[in-house]
Order: sequence, then C-alpha cells, then structure tokens
Amino acid sequence: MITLDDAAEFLRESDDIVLLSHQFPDGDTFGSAAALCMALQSMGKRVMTRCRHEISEKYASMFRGVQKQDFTPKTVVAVDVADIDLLGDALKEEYEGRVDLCIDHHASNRPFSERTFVDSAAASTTEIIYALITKLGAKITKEIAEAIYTGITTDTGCFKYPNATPRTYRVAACMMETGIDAADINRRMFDTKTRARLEMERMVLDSIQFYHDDRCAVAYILRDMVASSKANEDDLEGLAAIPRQVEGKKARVEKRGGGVGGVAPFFYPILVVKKRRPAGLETAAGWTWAVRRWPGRNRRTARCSASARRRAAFSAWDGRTQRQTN
Ligand SMILES: [Mn+2]
Repeated sequence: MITLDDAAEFLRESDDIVLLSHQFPDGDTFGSAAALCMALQSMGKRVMTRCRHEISEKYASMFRGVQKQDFTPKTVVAVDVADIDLLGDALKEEYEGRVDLCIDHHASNRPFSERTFVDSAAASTTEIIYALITKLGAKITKEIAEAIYTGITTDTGCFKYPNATPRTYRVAACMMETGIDAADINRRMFDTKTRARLEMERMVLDSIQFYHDDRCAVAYILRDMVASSKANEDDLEGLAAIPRQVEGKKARVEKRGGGVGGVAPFFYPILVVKKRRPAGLETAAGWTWAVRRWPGRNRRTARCSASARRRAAFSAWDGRTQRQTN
C-alpha cells in the first residue's frame, strides 16, 4: 500500500495515461475516470479512459469535458477496480501485470497493480479522487465536480447508505460550491427511469415470494423478462433493493446470476437471471451459497455435489433465520 501523496507524486511524474474502469460500470468508476482524466489533462498530460462497456446515456454528461486524445499509453491506472477480473476478459488480458497504480475504496480489494492505494473509509472512489486532485494542485472545475458528486451520490444510494460519513458530505458540499446542480444529478441518477426499467420493476414486484412467516422475501428475474423488457445493464442495476423494502423482514436471500445474455461470470447484486422459475427457498439459498463459494475458493465445497451444497446451504441458512427470530 502506498500513501495518497505517493499516488499524487507518481501521477505528477507520469504521462500518456490510460484510466481503466470496471466492467458493468457505475457512477463511481466512470466518475473517478472522468474527473481524474480532466484534472490530468488540465495539467498538460495525455490521458484516455477505457472500460469494457460503453459509456451509456445516463453517464455520458460526466465525460463532456474530457478531450479525446490519441496516443499509446505508457502508464496504466485503474479506478474503483477491486479485482483484475472486474476489468472484463479483454482488458484483463491486455493489462494484467501492467497496471501501475490502482485507486480504490473496496475493503475487498485484491491488489493486482505495482502500486495500490485503498481507503475503505471512503464512501466512493471519487471521494478519494477529490483528495488526489487537490494534492495534484489541479483546479476542481464544475465538470470535475459533477463527476465526483455523481460517484458519491450513486455509491451512497443518494446519501442513504451507512458508508456516507461526515467527510463524504463535506466533499459533496465542496462540489456543490462549484455551482453544480446536485438536485438535477440526483434526479437523473435515481428518479429518472427508462420504460424498460419500469417494466423490470413491475416484474420483480410480481415475482416476490414470501417464506418463513414473511420473514424472508425472494424475488427473481428470468432471462425472458430481461428480453421482453429490452432492459440493458443500467436498467438492471440495484433491483435488489425492491425485496429489501418489505417491512419487518428479517432475512433476505440474494440470488445472483450471469449478466444479460448470460455474460458470466459477473454477479449482480441480486439478480437472478435463470432459465426456470426458482422452485423455492432451498434452491434460492443453495444458489447463493454455491455462487459465493464457487469455484475453487474452498476445496471442501468444490468437491461436493450440487445437491449436497444446496442441502448444506439450506440448513445453514435456516439455522440463521431461526436464531434471528429469538
Ligand atoms: Mn465505488
């Protein structure tokens, strides 16, 4: 681990920089890349951003102030990337062993770069990027502030999650002081929905099943639903929050599946892109459990059969919910 001063020093001395975002990008990884790119470009450096997925409409405005520059990168920097696998196969192949610096806020970060700076107390990577840009002495322009604010608001669920600290609010306040329209960003990130997103929400609500005297709610998403609503990756983000809203619910089973069209091995925060409707809780719990442990993290579980894994998962899960009711 290096210090933020070291990271600033390294960037000050580098040029021809490519900034890498994680696949299935969110407001934070794109906000970090856009903000740092604009700041470094303002210092006279050549900088570009790359991601496995294209910049969607939702996040496009953050890149307004980014100049398109053509060059062969000499310096590779990853932002908000907790694991090399999260770059996606193609970028991983291109950059594995070549990443000079990684700036991240995930406590789960598995270092893959020459230098790593992780601050897990930061609510978003853009919160760190703000401090970094300040150290670099670059001006926080309105465009940069928009990108930093977007990362903060999206990673804190609009300041609702417990990861939002006094420092998070202070950084957000500084960004507002540059004159950005924070309310408009919040509205665009949280209250504006595509028709496909609304369709998906309707189907997720329809899918909810309750178990254990309503202490457990399970929602699922099928590939067919995704196809019929024409939902894209952005439309699927954060649907896990829907079953979580149920009052008085003590447990939640998260089911995870491959991305749209089965772009495994990415796992959604909830989802459930499976061919068949789940048979019930046992399948659901087993699925989550198997996904978490599989493949190869745990030799013992890797060797046992799928049904044994499901049984073990169900009894572990059931034991946990029983305890929770006491
Ligand atoms: Mn993040």
